[in-house]
Amino acid sequence: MKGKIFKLVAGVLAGMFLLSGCGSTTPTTVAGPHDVPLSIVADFTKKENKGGNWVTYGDCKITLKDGTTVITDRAASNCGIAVPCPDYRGNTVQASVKATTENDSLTVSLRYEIFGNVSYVNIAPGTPNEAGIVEITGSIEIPANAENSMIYLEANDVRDITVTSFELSIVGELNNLTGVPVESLTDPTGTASLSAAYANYFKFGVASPATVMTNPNDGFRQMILTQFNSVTPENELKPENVLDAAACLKDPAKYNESPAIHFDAAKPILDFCKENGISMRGHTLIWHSQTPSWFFYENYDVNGQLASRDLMLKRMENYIDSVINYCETNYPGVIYAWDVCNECIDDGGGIRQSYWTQTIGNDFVEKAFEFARKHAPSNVQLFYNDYNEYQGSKQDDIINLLKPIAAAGNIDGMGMQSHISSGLDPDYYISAAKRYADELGVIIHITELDVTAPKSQNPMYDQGVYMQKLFTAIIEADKAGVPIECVTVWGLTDDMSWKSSTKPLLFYGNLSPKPAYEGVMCAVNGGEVAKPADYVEPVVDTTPFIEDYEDKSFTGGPRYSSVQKIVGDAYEGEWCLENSEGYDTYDGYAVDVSNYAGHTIHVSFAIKSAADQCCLTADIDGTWPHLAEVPTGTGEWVFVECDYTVDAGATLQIYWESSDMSPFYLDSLKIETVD
Ligand code: 9MR
Repeated sequence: MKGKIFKLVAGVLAGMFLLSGCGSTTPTTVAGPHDVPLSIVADFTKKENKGGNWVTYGDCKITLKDGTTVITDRAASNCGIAVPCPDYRGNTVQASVKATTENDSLTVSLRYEIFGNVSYVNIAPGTPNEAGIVEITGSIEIPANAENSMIYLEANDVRDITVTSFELSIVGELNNLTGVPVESLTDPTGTASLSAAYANYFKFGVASPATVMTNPNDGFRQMILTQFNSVTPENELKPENVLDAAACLKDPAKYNESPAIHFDAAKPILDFCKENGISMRGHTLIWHSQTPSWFFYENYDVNGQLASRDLMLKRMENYIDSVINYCETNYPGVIYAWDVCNECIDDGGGIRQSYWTQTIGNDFVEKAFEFARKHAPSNVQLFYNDYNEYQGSKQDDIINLLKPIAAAGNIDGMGMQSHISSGLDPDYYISAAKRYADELGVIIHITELDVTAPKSQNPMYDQGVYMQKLFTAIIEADKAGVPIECVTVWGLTDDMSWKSSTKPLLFYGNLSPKPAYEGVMCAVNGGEVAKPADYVEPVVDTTPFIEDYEDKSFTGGPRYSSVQKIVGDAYEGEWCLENSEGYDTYDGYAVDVSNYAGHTIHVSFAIKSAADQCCLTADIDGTWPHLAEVPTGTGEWVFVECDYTVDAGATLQIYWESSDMSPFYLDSLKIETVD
């Protein structure tokens, strides 16, 4: 996501507005299956709860006007409207929203309650055009045990939004779960401990929302106590939750240089860690995202001027000082590491532009570390944290950014977020860890590990096998002296993950261990991941792969951090696929063709781009041969055909990429065997 001021928005505030009654322990059963509509269309001629299929989400003002809804006075960037879809649990749902706004970006997101916890999942982002109009379409699988699910619209800032249409529809055949109770939780205390198994190597941590601490279901707390010896609050220590908006906005003169802070959101999780002797990673002091825009303005007034460098340096130092010191005073020794700065490299390379760069300048990272070092006790480790950190060019950018900070002695560790997929070569990943440690002289924490399950015939088993490979590589690196001191998984269960559809974690929603957990355990204890009872011998499916995007869906996916959208102006028909954003030119659109292993495939497609050249490339065992090099650059569609022989037994993706960061468009894609 390029050039955005605040990337994504915390759900915690929304939780505060919406969740006062949440936390049901007893499964909700609906009286008998009832008809579930295949689509839900918000009707903005009708008032909330009066048959219009929409509700107010959070603290904001809604005015209905000419069949649209105008959202003003938005207290936080996630405030707006939502379309409830409680009966859609266990289904894949497509959401399509059209809106007008002056915010830099809007995101369609899903919120649901699950066994007394609350999860927020981003479905699809959208950037308004010059007229401020944005159309967003994306789909999401809602976990079968989700309750009170709703899809809502959030923004990167608190400016007004006018929503013209908001529509949900079921993708594929409806799975009608009304009347079907949610599953029961399993007892997590009998599952062997990850942190005990890894005690000789590194801490084993988990990210948790504070709802786990107040949840009437004790299972989640028991799971933390059994499995983990480091906890990261998932959202509760982010500036959006720590800055005391009410106090600062009420008396801006008093708090002008030293912002008021509070720990209402974080206290339950800090208390839990203190009481149970669990170490905490503090996440995160300085970030472009989940930091309210008023924080950057003179007198905290978004209608006024941005604060000067001097004022923001004072606010930054006082914020860092008071947050660290509150935690040290009230929870001595609990927080052993702070992410001082998070995600400061732009997806397109170089330092990310944000309110921080606009007010302080590009040296805000250096300043933040200087202040953190000045105010943190010497035994608290100071980290920089980022995603896609294993990619070559991002490594260069991060190292360039951190070199002077390391030279000044103000940083102790590199946080490798590690939101990865099972296509990532563990050796390539480890080489990044080694490079950070060697070139910066810092320790390594893997801070947010989750691994998208492959789209294979045995996704859970295959993910388990990958986890064993990955952790074997991590252990080997640790033994060889790469200073990996903590590995944190980003969430307790698949259903609670910010990427729940990709099933990226170690435990199922009911707390039972997945093959992914088994893979992690086999890496340290030996043995092999057991094939599950429902294991299917992979059969080679050589039916042609066809995507024309006319039903607005696609089955391939992003390579690294690219974003795909269905847009108009197609080669054939009405719709085509747009690949944009991403961090590097090779962040393209990828399709798994492992099922054609041992065959020659014929690939045909239409492509257009403003980039000089687009390529179709194979990703095979660390090599990337071009299957087609297509001169583009005129912005006209080019139709391409090529053949490629896939080695027998290969795990192979092919992907489309462009020679520069311009978006490219694909249509009329067909892959078929020709032998
Ligand atoms: O997991 C967090 C999710 O609940 C929030 O909605 C989201 C908002 O940005 O932040 C998630 O955590 C992020 C972390 O703080 C930084 N790295 C990326 C994580 C996933 O988005």
